Parts: sequence; structure tokens; C-alpha cells
Amino acid sequence: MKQIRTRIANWSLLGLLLAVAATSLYAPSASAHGEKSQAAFMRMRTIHWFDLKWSKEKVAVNEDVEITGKFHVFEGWPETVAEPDVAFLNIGIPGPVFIRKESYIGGQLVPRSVRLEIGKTYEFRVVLRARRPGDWHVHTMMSVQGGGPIIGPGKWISIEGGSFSDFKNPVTTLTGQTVDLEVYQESNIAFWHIFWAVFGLAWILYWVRRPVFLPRLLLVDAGRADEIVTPLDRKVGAAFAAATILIVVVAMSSANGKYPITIPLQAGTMRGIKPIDLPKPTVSVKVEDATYRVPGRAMRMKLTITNSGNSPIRLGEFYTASVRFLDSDVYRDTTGYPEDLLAEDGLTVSDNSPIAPGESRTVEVQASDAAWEVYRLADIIYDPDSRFAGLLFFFDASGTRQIVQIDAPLIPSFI
Ligand SMILES: [Cu+2]
Repeated sequence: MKQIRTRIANWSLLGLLLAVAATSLYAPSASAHGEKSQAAFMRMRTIHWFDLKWSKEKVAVNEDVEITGKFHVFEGWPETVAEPDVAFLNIGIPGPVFIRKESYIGGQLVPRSVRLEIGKTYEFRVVLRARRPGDWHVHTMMSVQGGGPIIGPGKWISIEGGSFSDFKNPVTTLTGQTVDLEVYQESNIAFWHIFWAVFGLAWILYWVRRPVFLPRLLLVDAGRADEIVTPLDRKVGAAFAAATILIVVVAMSSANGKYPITIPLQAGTMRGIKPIDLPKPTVSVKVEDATYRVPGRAMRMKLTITNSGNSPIRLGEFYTASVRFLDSDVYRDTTGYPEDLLAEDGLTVSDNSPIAPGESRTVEVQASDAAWEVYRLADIIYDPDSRFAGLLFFFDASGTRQIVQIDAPLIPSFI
């Protein structure tokens, strides 16, 4: 017996040590949080996030960060992802290290799910308030019912200054009272749960003062079950029952007295979210073919670009699945876009001289960066639908931008 016990103790100790070693000695810091492992074609063909801006990269506890931008719901939405009839503008962070103070789509506050329309472009804004010190990779994301999480680009934001315990979340109710949501009603919840736990415990303790199992079993077996429960026991039982009902009723009416105005949970999908009207581009692009090398970190496209506007234009950027490939001769990012997703000079165009109004030109475009591999867009080779989609950004001499969406099969090449 003693030997078995020591053995169990030894093995438990070993297990504990292994668990500690596995969690504390080896703790790699993750740099992407879910999106890499999702199917590449889904990331390319669902939501295109662009014009993202982060108001700050460093904040103190209780300070706000604002994330703004636009997203385009791609026309060729994949079959396996339910249409975004019920979608929720979320934020991808490891728990509430920030709290979401406000979030807007098209200027409308969106605390609930919304209905998005395929093919439309929307403007969004999220206000986050810093809560827990640390370096956090903050993603904008869209949760689509029946489809899953669609994760936007993630940016590192540091919360420095202040401590977790300084965090405050004041809210003024319509009854005129200002409360701190961080701690509001905490002691009330604790009180009632402990109260009822003790109440239940008291009931059990009342009975276990006397021998619990064997003597009672034998009495029942001998046909003398009635002797186990005495008249006093019955009175105590009735007292417990009456007290329970009394406390519930009194406490409920006192809660109603203290909080006379309460509302049910507010819920329901919001319809009629306003998209933005992007001017119809005066550039049209035809994807003649598109390929990528396996293995490799680049994709190539042959594009026929027709400029039907009235100023010469150049191609400045190709965006797909959060990765931005820029031609630094034409366009430079100033928004502090996440480094691992920004290929500052990742876009090479065989002839990127200005395309004159009325001119049509076929060019070879190469989008190349480690991000293609790091973010596993190269893994489209494993996908059941080898088609890509993205946005092209053209600029004229004055910097005016035009956005053209492209979408075509993406064919691997192995030699
Ligand atoms: Cu992340």
C-alpha cells in the first residue's frame, strides 16, 4: 500500500515537473495568431482590408487607440463560407488586454451583428482602451456566422505605463449613476454565490454529523428506514425549505426595489449598414494569366492595363490577404503598416512608366516577398480552389488613387 502511494506521488511529481517545463521553459512568442493556418484562397477571396490606420503604437493603461480603415467584401465570396448576412466586427487580441469602447461601420455604432453585402466597401472605426500592460498583436477581424473568423492584418501595440489594477471603465447609466464596469456588482455576485453555497453546505453538514453510509445502509436493508429521519429532522427540512423560498422572494423584491429600472439584453442583427461609394475606376485591368513558383516566395501576373481616364497613371500597389506589395518608385506607405506584411519594394512591373490616357499596355508584374511564404500564401497549392483575388492601386502624378479589384486563377509552376 505504502509502496503504491510513494509511486503515485513520484509519478505525480514527474508529471508536474514536465508540465512546468513544457509551459515555462519553452514559450515561443507567436507572431501571427490564426490567420496563417487558414486556407490561403479563403484569405484572398473574402474580405480585403485597406487604408488601415492605427492612431498610436504605444499607449498607457486607460488610454485609447483608434483603428480605422476600409474593407471590401469580395464579389467572388467562396461557397464554403456562409454569406455575411450576420457578421460581427471584432478585434483579435488575446483576451481583453484592450476593451472595445466603440466600433463603427459606415458611421453607425455596431455593438451587434450586422448584415454586410457582397461586393460593397465599408468604412470602419474601432476605439480600443488599453487595459493590460504588454506587447499585443491587435487584429481587426470579421466574425461571419456560418463562416468563421476572417482575420485582418495584425499590428503590434504596446501598453506601457500604468498597471492593470489602474484600469477603469466608467459608464454612466440612464438612471444617472456612474459605475465602473471593471468591478461593478462584483461583491454582490460574490456575496450571493457564497451565501447559497454556505446554505447548501449547512444542509449537508446537518446530515453528516451522524454516520453517513454503512449504519444507514444497514438500517434501510433491515426495513427500519423510518428511524433514520427523526421528527426534528423533518422540522429542520421544512425550515430549510421555507427559508429558501423566503430568502428568494425577499431578496428578489429588494433587488427590484434597489434597481427599479432594468431592461432586457439588447440584441438583434443590424441591417441597412451604409457602404461607401468608391468612384468607378477609370482604369481597367485584365489578368491574362497568373502563376506562382513552387517552392517560392513570389507570384507573377500578366496584366493588360487600360487607362480610360484623363491623367497618366502608374501601378503603386498590389494587395492580397493582408500582404501589401508596393513599388517604392510610385508609392510609399506612411501608415506604419505591420512590417511583416509590408513589402516596401515587393512589386516589380516590367514597364511601370506612366500609362497615358487612352493607352492600353500589357505588363509583367511580380509580387515578391518573404511574407508570401511566411504568411503561407504559398500554401494555396494545398487549397481546393487555386484562384486568387486582390486589389491594385494606381496613382496619377498628383497622387490621386484608383482602386481596381482583380480576381483570376492562380496556376502553380514547378520548373
Ligand atoms: Cu496576431
